[in-house]
Amino acid sequence: MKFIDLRSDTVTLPTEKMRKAMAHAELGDDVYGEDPTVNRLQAMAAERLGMEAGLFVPSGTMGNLAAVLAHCGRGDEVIMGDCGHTFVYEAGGISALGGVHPHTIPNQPDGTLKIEDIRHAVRSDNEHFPKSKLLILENTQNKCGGVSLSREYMLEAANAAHQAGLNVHLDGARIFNATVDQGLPAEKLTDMVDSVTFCLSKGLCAPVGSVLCGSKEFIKEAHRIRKQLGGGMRQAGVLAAAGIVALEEMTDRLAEDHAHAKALADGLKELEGIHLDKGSPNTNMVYIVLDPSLGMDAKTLATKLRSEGILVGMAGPRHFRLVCHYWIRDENVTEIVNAFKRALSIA
Ligand code: TLP
Repeated sequence: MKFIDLRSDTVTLPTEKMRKAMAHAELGDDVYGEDPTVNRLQAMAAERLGMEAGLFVPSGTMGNLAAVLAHCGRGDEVIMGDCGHTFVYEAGGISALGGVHPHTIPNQPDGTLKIEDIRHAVRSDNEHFPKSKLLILENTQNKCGGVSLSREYMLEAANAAHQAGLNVHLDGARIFNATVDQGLPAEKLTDMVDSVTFCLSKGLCAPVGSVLCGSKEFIKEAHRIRKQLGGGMRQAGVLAAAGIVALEEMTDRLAEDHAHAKALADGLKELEGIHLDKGSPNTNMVYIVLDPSLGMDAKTLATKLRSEGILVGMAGPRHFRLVCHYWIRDENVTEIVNAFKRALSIA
């Protein structure tokens, strides 16, 4: 059976053009800095984000981890949202591998962190406390519904951190969804932070990889840390070639995924027993919650949908996350809504 896969935009397969670019990529040993395709991708990424330098890494998780390790030493503290990907979904890597202490403050429903909470979270100079070194922001904010944060907010939050002597890292896994949503060039959502990770392998469809960007000095340190983490990838140009196509061709089309998410949310909200959750739709994500009156939990409905050829991501006992991406086409939206109707026996 051919599935319509809404579990994540991480499931995207490379486009035909990416496969061709990968087959013909010019290669070298990237640990020696000699892979021309990797070097080109890194330079393109840095320029696009208004940063001095970039570093190709195997995943968003490694990009965030390398950034935290470059900004912080053992026993230092990172302030971040309690819904932040680095706190929730990165296997505690910053603590396990870096001895870095996470200090969470609540993400607001709109994905932001309150500026006063950021200010209060910063520790005073006292031997009892860890040293606050870094603030992590996330744009778009995945667990808060895929919501994008505005330039104004990013400036305010980064200012609060900088005034307190902290650096700012942006988990911009889906930064291009944010820039499309905010109608801004990417650098307008990154010029206030010290480092940023973005993913090529989500809505942009490349098979593997993320880029960590920052100052030349920062990236030099991150390069050493990437090696330490086992992320030196040798002839990685074969992957970076797809990343170049992703940056050249796939960023602006994300608007289509956002339109599909809107159409999907419009269709689903009409079904009895289904409610939109987390302010959905936001960018390419639709979160929904099942009304208890349906007497059906998310697992049961997910199994029924699977037999209809639809894969959904569970986000709680009665909650789903549905993510639109390149491989979800116009006609799929009605097919998905109809499959929900049949699975809920309201067709
Ligand atoms: N997110 C995945 C899961 O890990 C939850 C998804 O399906 O959304 N930052 C953000 C904001 C992310 O959403 C993700 C992946 C990452 C970092 C990590 O990227 P990878 O999977 O490349 O390590």
